[in-house]
Amino acid sequence: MTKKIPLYIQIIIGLIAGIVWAVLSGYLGWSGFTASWIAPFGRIFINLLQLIAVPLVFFSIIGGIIRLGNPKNLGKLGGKTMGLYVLTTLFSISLGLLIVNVFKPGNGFEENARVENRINYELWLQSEGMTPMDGRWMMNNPAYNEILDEVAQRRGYEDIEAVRARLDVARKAAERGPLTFLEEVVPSNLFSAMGDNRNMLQIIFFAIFFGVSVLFITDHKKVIIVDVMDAIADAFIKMVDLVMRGAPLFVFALMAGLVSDMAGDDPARVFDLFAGLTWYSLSVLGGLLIMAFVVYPGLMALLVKNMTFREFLRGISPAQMLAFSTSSSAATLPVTLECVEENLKVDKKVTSFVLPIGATINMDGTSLYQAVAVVFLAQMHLVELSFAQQLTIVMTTTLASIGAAAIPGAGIVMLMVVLTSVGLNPAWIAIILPVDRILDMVRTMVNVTGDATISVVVGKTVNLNDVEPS
Ligand code: DAS
Repeated sequence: MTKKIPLYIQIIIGLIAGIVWAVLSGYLGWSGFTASWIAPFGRIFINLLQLIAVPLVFFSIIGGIIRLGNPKNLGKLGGKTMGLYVLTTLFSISLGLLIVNVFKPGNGFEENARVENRINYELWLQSEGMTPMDGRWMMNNPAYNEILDEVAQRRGYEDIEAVRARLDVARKAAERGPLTFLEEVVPSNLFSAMGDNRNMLQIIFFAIFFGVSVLFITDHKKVIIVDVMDAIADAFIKMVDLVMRGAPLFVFALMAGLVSDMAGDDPARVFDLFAGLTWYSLSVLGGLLIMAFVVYPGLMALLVKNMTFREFLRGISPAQMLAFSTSSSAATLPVTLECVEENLKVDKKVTSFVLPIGATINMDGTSLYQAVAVVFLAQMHLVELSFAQQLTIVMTTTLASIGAAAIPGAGIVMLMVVLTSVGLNPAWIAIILPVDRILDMVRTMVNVTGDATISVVVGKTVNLNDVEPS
């Protein structure tokens, strides 16, 4: 029996074949064929994974919590997980700010272009006449809507209404103060919450609430519920297995559709996208690579004794390749769960709690990218951000990365919130839009790697065996 090719190699083959096909079909004028007959299979793949993600998260969290045995364990697990998530997010933002303030990629533009940018910025401020902190601006401004439509045209996003609705949440948050975020987390109707992948946090809230409630049931019925939840969660993991059998072809279709969409009939156009944004892209990529190959290995070496980073990388590489191909942590979540449970042998009690929450609120790659992007855009407009403004960036980027949905392009849309928070023009996202989808692939891969790292650290250091009999 020929040795099975490892899944991540299969995905890489599909990835490269898709890019080669897109370039060839561009030169041969087949990009129309690619768009009509190949790209749909890429979208079907994403749909299949998202179809599985919601129920899988729902049943695995409930099963995971009930299996914890008693609420004290949940407190330990939750406390350590949230602490590590906030810590790595703050670290990645600080790293982003350090890189962009040291290398100053926005100063690379020629002087009078930057002066002209600054004049436009001053004119914009006067025309707005609004205090920059006012989040209402972006929803009533014609520039905002036409930019958002342009963004939709790039088709970097699944559906623009979802993006607009998300920003609506951010606008409301700007209007109604910080606790709005909490209000958004508590659903009023489970089935309407489950009806939309964007509400992953609401689904997680219900699952935790339900699981904890079952924890307090003292009689034997609890065991029945655990077994049922486990069986259903296992069934969904099996569905992931089946879908991933077709991963190479699906990823081929996904990349062929994406690259031919970006390049059209002129593949060289993909390289033009980077013109003028090279130093910015390199700053983001540099920071992301440091996170992936220095920070996470360092955290592992510090806190996890019986696993080398090489073993860790080999274990989660299918999830990383999938995150890179799909630019969606949510779509990758089913595979991340499988990789961390099966390959890295982390207890299901931990992964079923830590990973779904991580995929939704822990986006280290996105937060580093947002920190670099804001300061880069200020620099190219000759705007010096004060230290206080950079601290504001830390706070709003943390919230923006938590609020960003785990779908392609969520990071740049939430970037508008961060830009507004320091008085910059949110419409500037159009400047960095051309390279965003490619950076999104890398930052999503870092987001998933960060979630997996934390779940291994928590799994190997939280001693759940001392589960007191309930
Ligand atoms: N694509 C998002 C994710 O799925 C991250 C981002 O847009 O920044 O993690």
